Amino acid sequence: MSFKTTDQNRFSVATPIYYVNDLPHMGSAYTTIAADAIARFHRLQNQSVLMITGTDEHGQKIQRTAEAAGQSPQAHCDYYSAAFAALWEKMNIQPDRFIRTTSARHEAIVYEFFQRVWDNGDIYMGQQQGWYCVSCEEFKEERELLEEHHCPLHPNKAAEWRDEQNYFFRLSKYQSALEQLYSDRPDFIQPESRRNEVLSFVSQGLQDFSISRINVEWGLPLPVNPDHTIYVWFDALVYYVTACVDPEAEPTLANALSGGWPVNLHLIGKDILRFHAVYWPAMLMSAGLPLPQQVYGHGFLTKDGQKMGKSLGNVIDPVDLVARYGSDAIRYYFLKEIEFGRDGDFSEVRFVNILNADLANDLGNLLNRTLKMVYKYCDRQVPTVAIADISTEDILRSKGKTLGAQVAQAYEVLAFSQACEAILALVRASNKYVDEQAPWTLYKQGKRAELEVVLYAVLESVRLAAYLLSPLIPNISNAIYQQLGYSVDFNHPDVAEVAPFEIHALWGSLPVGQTLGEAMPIFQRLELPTPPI
Ligand code: ME8
Repeated sequence: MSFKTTDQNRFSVATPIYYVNDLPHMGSAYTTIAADAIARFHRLQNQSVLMITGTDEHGQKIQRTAEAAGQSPQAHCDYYSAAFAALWEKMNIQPDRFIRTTSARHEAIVYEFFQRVWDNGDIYMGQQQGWYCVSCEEFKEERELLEEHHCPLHPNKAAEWRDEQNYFFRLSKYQSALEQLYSDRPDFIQPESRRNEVLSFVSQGLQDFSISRINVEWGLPLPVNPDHTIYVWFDALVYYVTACVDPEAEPTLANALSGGWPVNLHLIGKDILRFHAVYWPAMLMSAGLPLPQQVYGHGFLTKDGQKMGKSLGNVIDPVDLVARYGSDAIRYYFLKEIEFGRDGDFSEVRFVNILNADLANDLGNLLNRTLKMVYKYCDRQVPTVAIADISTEDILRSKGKTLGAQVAQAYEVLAFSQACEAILALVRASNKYVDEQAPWTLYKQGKRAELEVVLYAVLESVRLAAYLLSPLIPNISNAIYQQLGYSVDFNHPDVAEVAPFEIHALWGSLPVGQTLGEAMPIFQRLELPTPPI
């Protein structure tokens, strides 16, 4: 897959890279599902798209986990990294590139990046004292910690006191450049609440931070002093640049620049906002590289109000969830039910209820009952109706007319929930329309023209809903399109070539006379297991 900075119409989205200290949980999947949905939306718009992800494999946390398991760190990383890649496949997530920080290509990029920062005079040796949370891989201020120096994000783990010589990055030098960035580009950090958090943090004055470790073997040796390894976060952030190098090209910063760096969107959880919105742009400025367009910090999936996490062990197993319910159900639930940017708790009862209501009842039944009427009354073919003959007052036509633009706008700003609500409103209006227009009565009364308008309007509304929901539920959208007589694969990266947005996102594009496929349930009603999760 090639992606170039010279592509006029391009879009790139990056997820963080996941720590391989344990198997992925639903929180790890959340960021990646959102990134995949947004990448799919841009592919529908016929843009050249790059979606990147990977695994974060160095550092003390990984070293300790491997030791505790009696494994070599590399063998440990190989196993867990593969588990992440396998989960993305199960979730129907299609990253274009998957980067591992233990790869030689990434190492080459980190060294070139480090050298630039070094040559710029931004690295110096100093004494680091402070409380270190190994699970966050981050020094914490004493005031940020709970009793007995426990980390608020990992209340089962105490931060450890460190007093050692480290190399430091001169973050303080970039104070005013960062402030300028935030004021020149108010969209750089989103949503607004996260931007305010960063502004307030930066206004307190930036401290230099250490970028080497003396007591951690599992990392890249520091080129200027091999007794140290590079701090895992310095190494990890640079993955974003590594991932922009075409896999066929030499791993160099120049090739990252021609291969698509900087990315449009960093999608991250709010726990790692500082690293992405403060440290990372400063590191890029120091290395003389352009900055990404936006950093979006989403909320947490919580269990009983506490961040779901590997270190805390209060996780929901996504492999189990996907085996039970399928990928579309999970993608839909998490993106629709949790307003993107806010925290959300998972409840299996709610999960089952929402999916049954939206996908099995509202969408699935609508398609099913309409298809059966079309089979019976119109010989299995999309009724031959001229759009001009449908009143502009027709509720489905008028709602459908603006829906594509409205949903596109919502996806642009990552308002997945809002996009779903708007689409569902058309689906619900369609169900009501069928009940009110009663096609079976129109048929009995011999009102052929009215009957055909009603059936066309409903089929078309289901089609439009399927198209616009395809970034979230591509398999269900495939099934709907198939039953409507199309041969379109929403999982194909070039889907826009056969189903372009300019045509398919418009109400009224369903070809008249098209022979319909076999009616089949698109989503099986879910049963709640006992006891629920
Ligand atoms: O932070 N809810 O890796 P990670 C929502 N390696 N999102 C969650 C979550 C939850 N309960 N738990 C985790 C790291 N995430 C670093 C990143 S990037 C250069 C290095 C999200 O495996 C989290 O917010 O701890 C982050 O976006 C991602 O999963 C990776 O978390």
